[in-house]
Amino acid sequence: MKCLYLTPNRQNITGENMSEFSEWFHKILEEAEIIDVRYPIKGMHVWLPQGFKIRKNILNILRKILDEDHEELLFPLLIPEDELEKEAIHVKGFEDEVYWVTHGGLTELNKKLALRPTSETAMYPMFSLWVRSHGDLPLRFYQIVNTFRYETKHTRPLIRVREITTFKEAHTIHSTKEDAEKQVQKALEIYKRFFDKLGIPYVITRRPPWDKFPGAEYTIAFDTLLPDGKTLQIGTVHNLGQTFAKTFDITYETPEGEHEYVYQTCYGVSDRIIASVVGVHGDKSGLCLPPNVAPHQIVIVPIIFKEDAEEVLEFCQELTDPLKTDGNLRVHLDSRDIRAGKKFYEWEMRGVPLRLEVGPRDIKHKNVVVFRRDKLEKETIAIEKKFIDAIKFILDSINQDMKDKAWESFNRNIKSVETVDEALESLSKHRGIISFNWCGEESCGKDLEEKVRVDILGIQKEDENIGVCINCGHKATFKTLLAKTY
Ligand code: 5CA
Ligand code: ZN
Repeated sequence: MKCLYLTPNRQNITGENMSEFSEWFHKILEEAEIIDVRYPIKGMHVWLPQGFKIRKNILNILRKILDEDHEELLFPLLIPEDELEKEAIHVKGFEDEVYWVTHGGLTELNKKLALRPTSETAMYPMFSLWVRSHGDLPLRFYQIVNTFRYETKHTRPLIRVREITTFKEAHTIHSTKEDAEKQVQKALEIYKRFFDKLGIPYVITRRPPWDKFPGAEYTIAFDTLLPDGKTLQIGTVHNLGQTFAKTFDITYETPEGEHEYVYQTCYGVSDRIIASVVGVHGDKSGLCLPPNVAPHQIVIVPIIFKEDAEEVLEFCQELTDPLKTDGNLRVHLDSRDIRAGKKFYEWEMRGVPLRLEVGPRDIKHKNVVVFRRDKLEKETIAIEKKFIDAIKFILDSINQDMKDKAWESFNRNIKSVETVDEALESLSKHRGIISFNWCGEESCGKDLEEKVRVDILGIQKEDENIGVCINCGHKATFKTLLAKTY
């Protein structure tokens, strides 16, 4: 990608390519003032004002979708030991990762309290009290909270943290298995809409049984691809069946007066969403934000020569106000007394989707120069009656074009292979997602994972007529994906 103008001494964030994604990622989080990673607890970070605004915009998008048919609530952070340990499979899955509160002041607590790693065991004892009759169901709740996981794998900002600060977890309760099954499909639609708003591409797979959520019947996951070719799990939808209902005694009375266990689902997304927006759309000039989430959708930069300063600033203010009030856009007028080139560089690095440049000549011709961050291209547009509409049209195009571009690149990195050798060769040449035919046997799957030394993401599609398993040669019935994962 080529910049159309270059200010002397201007350095790209990472030089000519993004091969060192990890380095780029850390640097951009710092330079764009998204988070400060210097907080003195590993895996826990500070949200800075810019990052916080991105975070808020992203949360609002999801809230708006969930509010259509879920109710938001808020549970306590602490979970008593005996509740956490009731569901054996669940606790086994999380036992290495739980932080414990053991003292109140100097007094040792006689019941330890866990910082929630997720909230099943906080919520479900209460659900048991709330659910009475078939008429109460279905129930759909969500909360947006921080959760704590003592991750033992290498931690990374936003990607693998020990305090997840935007854990958006939904929990639903149903009277029938079919209804729960339908909810899983609805949850997939919810997350598709959400990721589409952010322009993040994804594959959806059913995780192999050995990789499902502890306590779930099955787990369906969304994975995206970061620029280093590794996939990132960005969301999961779990069908919990009746496992937790039986453990926490959540029952309802049927119309016939019988007591039956409920069926449950839960689904969640985390700070990884923000990591994906940064990683998927960013480029060598820095952050590149879709207008849907950008803190400033537009920045207006006056091009000032001393004698015209007052006139230009006044004109810029007159341009800013209606964009804000009539256009309902997030606009920032950068009137700082520093070189325009420095402002350009800064706002580009911070990913502001549109920059309007206004100088004396533009005022004279009733024009404004419009710079698109995603394409690094300039055009001149007239300031006339339809000006706000024209700007809104460009912002919409940016959302769409960024999404299209991300999907194109994503799809280019999914390769189909016929043999294990081909998979190995493909993995050695480029990273990305590999599609193959699988028999579905656990032993064969694990054997394959060992041979290629990457993980099976999961099953994308069931199909009786796809041929043979690339690993064992038996009949294959599953279109399956594998990839090097985060
Ligand atoms: N209760 C269920 C649904 S909310 C649950 O906890 N599912 S989960 O364990 O799969 O987590 C939900 C999502 O959080 C995952 O899909 C993943 O994208 C994200 N996630 C998990 N652990 C971390 C972590 N340490 N840092 C950042 N994100 C994480
Ligand atoms: Zn096989």
